[in-house]
Amino acid sequence: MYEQIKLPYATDALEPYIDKETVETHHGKHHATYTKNFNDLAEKAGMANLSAEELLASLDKVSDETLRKGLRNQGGGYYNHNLYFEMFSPNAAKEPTGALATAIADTFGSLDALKEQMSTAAAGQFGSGWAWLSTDKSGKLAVSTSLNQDNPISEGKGMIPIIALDVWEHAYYLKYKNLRPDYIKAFWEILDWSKVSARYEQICC
Ligand code: MN3
Repeated sequence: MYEQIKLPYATDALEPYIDKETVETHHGKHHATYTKNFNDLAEKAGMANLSAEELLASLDKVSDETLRKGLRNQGGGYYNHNLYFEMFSPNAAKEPTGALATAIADTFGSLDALKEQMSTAAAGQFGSGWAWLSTDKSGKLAVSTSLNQDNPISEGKGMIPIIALDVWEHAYYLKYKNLRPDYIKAFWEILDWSKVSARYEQICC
């Protein structure tokens, strides 16, 4: 059974950056639906014994095209939103620490440079999708974008995401309307770098 994360904060705790109604709809409706559908499809495919990461990395083993596509979309929707909602905090640490701080400085020059690169990528993602900061097992960082509910795991890049920036309109339209860049700016205010740093070290070091 794939469990949707329980929000580690109240639904209004991210205001004014992300409003209560958006959190309620996004987590309570969209994410809940992805989770239910993913559980049903994983069961149908006989793959529910795998972790979500293992399953998303094994999509090429699913011969039925409709089932494969369903698992990619619903499984991605399940996994991506768990990471998205988990990394926010109303009292977010504003800077990475430890190994992640060092890796960001080495790779991007500075935290601001990373944020700028990822913001530009997220703003430029045409239509629905995500922007990512990912790492491989050796700690090598990369920024990328993906369509729909794809992610660096289902794309087979050998990378594991540590920051998930949702740029589907359902993530921001109630409050920000067409102003995606304003939502992206707000995203950085509530992204908790202590959680991101811990996740990075868990994966790579
Ligand atoms: Mn979403």
